[in-house]
Amino acid sequence: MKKTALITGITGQDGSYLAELLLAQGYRVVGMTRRTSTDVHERIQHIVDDIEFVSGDLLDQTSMTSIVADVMPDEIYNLAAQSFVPTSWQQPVLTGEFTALGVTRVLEAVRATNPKIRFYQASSSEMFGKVTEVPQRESTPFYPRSPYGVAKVYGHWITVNYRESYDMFAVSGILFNHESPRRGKEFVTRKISDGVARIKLGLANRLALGNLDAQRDWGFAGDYVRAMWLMLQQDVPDDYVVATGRTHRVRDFVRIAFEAAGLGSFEKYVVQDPRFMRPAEVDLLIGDPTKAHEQLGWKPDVSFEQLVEMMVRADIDRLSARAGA
Ligand code: NAP
Ligand code: F7E
Repeated sequence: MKKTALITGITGQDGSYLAELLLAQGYRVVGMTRRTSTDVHERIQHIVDDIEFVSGDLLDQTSMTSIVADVMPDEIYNLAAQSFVPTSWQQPVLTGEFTALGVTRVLEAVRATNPKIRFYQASSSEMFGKVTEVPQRESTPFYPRSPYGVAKVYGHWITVNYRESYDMFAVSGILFNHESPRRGKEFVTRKISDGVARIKLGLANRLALGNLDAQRDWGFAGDYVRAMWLMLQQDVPDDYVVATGRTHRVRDFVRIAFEAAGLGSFEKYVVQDPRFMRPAEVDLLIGDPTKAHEQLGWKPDVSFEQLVEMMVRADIDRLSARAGA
C-alpha cells in the first residue's frame, strides 16, 4: 500500500529534499503551503507536478485539523517554522507562535484525528546554545541563546510530552546545521557561497559578515532528510541527534569557499560588519551522532569540503546562467 506523507514547510530547503526522497520511495506526498501573493515553489519546481498541495498555516488550528483529517497521512514531517535566528530577536512573539505553539497545533490535529499517525518534529542544535557539554548528545541539557532556540526547546518537549501522554509515535530530530545550494541566502553558508560567486564573476568586490569565529557542525541537507525518514521507520519512537561530529569556524568555510572559486586569500574581500553580530551568540556546536549511527544506521555521505565546493559551484553556475540569459 502506498504510504502518504504530509510535509509542513515543503517550500523550504529541507522540505524540498525530503519530498524528493519520499517520492523516490513511492510515497504520496502532500505539502502544506500558506497563501502567498508570489510563487514560493522555486525549490520544488522540478517536482511540483508530483506533489499534492493543501493550503494551511501553523498559526491556524482549524486549517491544521481539517488538513490532517482530509489527507489522512501515515506520517507527518513538521518542518515549517520561522527558522532564521536573527529574526527571532526582531519578532520574538511571532517566532514563538510559529516555531513553538505551531508544533502543538499540529500535534493536537493528530491527537484529535488519528493518534496512530507518525509525527516528526524538526528540532535543532540551537537548543544546546551555550553548551554545557562537548560534544552534544541526546542527554545534553538545553541552554538556548535566542528566542528561536527557546521556541525549539518548547517544540521538542511538547513532542516528547504528547508521546508520553497519549502514546503517540512522535519523535524529535535534533539536527545540527545542514546546508545546500537551496539554503536561504540569509544563512551564513549560502551568503558566503553567493558572495564568493558574485566576486568571482565581477558582480561584487566585498563580502560583509559578522562573527567569523563561531563554530558549527555543518552537514549536507540531502543527507539529513534521510535521518528524518529513518526515525519514522523505527519500531519505537525516540529522539536522535543528527550531526557529522566535526566542527569548523565560519572563517574556515570562508577560506575554503574563496579557494574553491580560485580567488586565493579571502582577507582582501571580507569585512566584518557589526550589523551581523548577535545579541547572544552560540559559540560552539559539535554533535555526537553515535545513537543515529548505531540505531538508525545513518551516516552522512557529503564531507564539509565537498559541501562548500558544491555550494560555491552551484552559485557560480546559477549566476553565470543568469548573466548569459
Ligand atoms: P526554511 O528553508 O526556512 O523553511 C521553512 C519553511 O517553513 C518554509 O516552507 C516556510 O514557508 C514554512 N513556514 C514558515 N512559517 C510558516 C507558517 N506559519 N505556516 C506554514 N508554513 C510556514 O527552513 P529549513 O532549513 O528547511 O528547516 C526546516 C526545519 O528544520 C525548520 O523547522 C528549522 O527550524 C529546522 N531546522 C533546520 C536546520 C538547518 O540547519 N537547516 C537545523 C535544525 C532544525 P514559506 O516558503 O511560505 O516561507
Ligand atoms: O549562522 C555566524 C552567526 O544564520 C551560523 C538555522 O538553520 O542552524 C541555523 O542557525 C553562524 C552564527 O545559522 C554571519 O553568528 C557570521 O554563529 O547560518 P546561520 P544558525 O544561527 O546556526 C540551526 C541549527 C537552526 O536550527 C536554524 O534554523 O554564523 N555568522 N556572519 C553569520 N550568520 C549569518 N546569518 N550572517 C552573517 O553575516
